[in-house]
Amino acid sequence: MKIDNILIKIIQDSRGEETLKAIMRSGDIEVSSSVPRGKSTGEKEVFLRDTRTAVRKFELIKERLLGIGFKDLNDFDGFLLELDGTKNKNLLGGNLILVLSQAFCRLAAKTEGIELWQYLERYLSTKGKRKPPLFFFNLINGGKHAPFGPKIQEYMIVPQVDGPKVSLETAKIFFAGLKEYFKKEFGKNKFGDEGGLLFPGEDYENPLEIFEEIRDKLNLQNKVKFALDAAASSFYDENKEKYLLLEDKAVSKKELLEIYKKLISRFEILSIEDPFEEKDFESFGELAALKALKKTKTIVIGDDLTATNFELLEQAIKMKAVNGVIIKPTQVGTVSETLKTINLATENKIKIIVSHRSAETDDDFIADLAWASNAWGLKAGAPQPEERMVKYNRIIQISNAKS
Ligand code: 2PG
Ligand code: MG
Repeated sequence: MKIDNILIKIIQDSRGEETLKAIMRSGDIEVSSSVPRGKSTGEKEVFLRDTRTAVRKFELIKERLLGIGFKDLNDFDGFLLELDGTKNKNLLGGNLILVLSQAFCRLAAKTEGIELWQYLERYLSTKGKRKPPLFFFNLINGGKHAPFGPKIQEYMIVPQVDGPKVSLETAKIFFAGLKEYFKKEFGKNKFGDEGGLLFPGEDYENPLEIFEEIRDKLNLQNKVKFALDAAASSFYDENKEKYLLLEDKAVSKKELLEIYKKLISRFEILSIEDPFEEKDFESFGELAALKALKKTKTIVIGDDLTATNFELLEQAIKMKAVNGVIIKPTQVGTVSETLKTINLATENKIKIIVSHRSAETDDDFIADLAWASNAWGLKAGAPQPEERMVKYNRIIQISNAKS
């Protein structure tokens, strides 16, 4: 495929900060794509350029990308990586490389007259019929995504119902009940970065108790499970080697493990993401191996631990640290590398959750990615803000078209 023109624009993300959008054209076909940005970013993520410098860097390479034929996605991404020439995408920046890589996929798909997920599917080892992913709705925002509240970053509900449409409806009903409860108990509702509610106070258990109360009240006992993203690197004190789970209570990794064990058993937690800081593969493995987790079938998930990086996931698999992995293209910086990591997960029966970032755009690229990879889950925030809803709705749309 030959690219005739590319524009890189600066747009605002959902946090009101600058991010990049690419508009790419081949003949009379034009597409666009934009990239999100995280806040609880792991140290292992690729380097991101500030948007103004990224645009300047782009102007320097633009002409090199136009008018030549690219065989496929690997060819295009490979060309960009060669232009960058660094290990961590330090020259061009992961955000610039990824926005180009995503736009290329869209353009290639549209040129061929196929859906984006069908294009991505070609590079994936998952074969056969796809099942829609479970939706992971983040309804209470803590950690770095909130100005106050518990240190645990995300309190999620995961509807266990028939199909994505009913899942979204169930989440909306649950969220309405939760908002009503919060308003009555805590006054005016306030919301965090991903559209979930802000909880007043650092109690890490109470949000789950409230979830349970709402679930019972709405008679959704068998239909809604709970999941957590601790994002534990964000409350880890490296010097003291302790976790500041509460302001006045620093706990060791052993104590934290016990706390998780109790929470998981008591609330039958479906999955727990980043329970320990991002270098501690051993503790992840210890948690995953607990008998109590076998009983509740809880999945231990790597996010900052694995950073969508092939080698890191390989290490996690070898050390039996996780049985699930978060996939975020922004962590690794190209679509082709993302797909390679997904293949590694699939081949090792590691569950995949494709995820948004805390500052999002209206791009629904990750929904097609989740569908193509037959992901176990899609994590895209609360069922309310537009930039989150487009992702859930895109899955519903694909799913409807398939049935
Ligand atoms: C996470 C993400 C998304 P951020 O930790 O899983 O929810 O947060 O984008 O801020 O890294
Ligand atoms: Mg996370």
